[in-house]
Amino acid sequence: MTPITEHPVTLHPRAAAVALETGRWSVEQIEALFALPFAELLHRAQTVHREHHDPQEVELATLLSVKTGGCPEDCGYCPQSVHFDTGVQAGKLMGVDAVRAAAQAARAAGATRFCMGAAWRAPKDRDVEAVAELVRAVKAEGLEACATLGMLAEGHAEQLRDAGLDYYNHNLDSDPGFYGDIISTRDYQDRLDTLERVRGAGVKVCCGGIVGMGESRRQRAGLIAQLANLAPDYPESVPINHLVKVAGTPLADQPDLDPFEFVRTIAVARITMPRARVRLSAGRQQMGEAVQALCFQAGANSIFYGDKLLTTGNPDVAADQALLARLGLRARQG
Ligand code: SAM
Ligand code: DTB
Ligand code: SF4
Repeated sequence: MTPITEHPVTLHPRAAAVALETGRWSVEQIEALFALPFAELLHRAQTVHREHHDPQEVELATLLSVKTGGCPEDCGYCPQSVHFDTGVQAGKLMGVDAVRAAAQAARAAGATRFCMGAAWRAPKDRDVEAVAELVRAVKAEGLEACATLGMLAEGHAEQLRDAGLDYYNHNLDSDPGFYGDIISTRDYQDRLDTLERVRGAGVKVCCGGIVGMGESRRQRAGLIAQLANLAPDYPESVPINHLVKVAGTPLADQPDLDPFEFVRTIAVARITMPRARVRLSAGRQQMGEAVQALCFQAGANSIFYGDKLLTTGNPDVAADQALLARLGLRARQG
């Protein structure tokens, strides 16, 4: 592997792609990308994007909270933690018929991917069996299936793979040095261990993070470095979430992030992970359409599609269809 010091810090777009293929990214190199003039950064990101993707195509992924609230973890951003009073009602795992109906509706609205989220620290064996049944139902509707269930134990990823799961979502969420400021009930290595299990089972990795939690730019670069340097390869799918500030959570009053800094994060993710699907994830409702358009220009090629994320709002389907049409973008066909 080429040592990272051999890559120039100000990278030409093609050199940036080569850096990824031959070596790894240092936090300093990623910070240097963040520091580029905005138009230069977007130009580089768009150039990389066009080398690897159809620039008009956007993947539509619908989310469903199959088990809501009551989570024992204390992630400072999350409305589903038992530690915070957010008004989210805890529920049981949804049944297969209700999930099938939601998958059918998502398919009919044009989604090609269906992601099921559960507010667990780690599912029990019987939970994984039940989710495997949900995965089979989603696959039967002709959708790609994704699940995010917390930390997986030995054998769980294989069980989900055998049910047809395409992707497992498990976010690193922040720079390792910032993680302890946000979550105390698990550590970074726990996340990396689950990601390794997912990879080991041959399930595709969906892994990203949250921007706007009070981290520094260097820490945003640190998160991207963790993702881009993930062994043996960067994630196939990278959700970049903008913090949704939820009343009752410790991050409810977090000052707003400069929207251009969010767009920069998308661009830097695109440059450092050229083949990945980069998802413009949570926070679109608060962001406005012009910023979303810049995110597509920066190389985002996937969105969460449907009126709700897990517990918070998302632009409605009609608004998203209109936005894609106004921008001349089209939904990826399954
Ligand atoms: N419990 C599982 C876990 O933590 O991996 C799965 C569900 S959890 C809600 C999935 C992801 O949602 C988190 O990793 C985080 O990136 C994102 N998330 C949760 N609350 C958020 C918020 N308020 N704003 C933005 N993203 C959020
Ligand atoms: C991801 O990275 N973002 C999604 C999905 N993966 C599971 C979740 C966003 C949640 C936003 C807060 C909520 O709606 O509860
Ligand atoms: Fe639980 Fe996941 Fe929310 Fe953390 S992000 S509190 S693990 S549901």
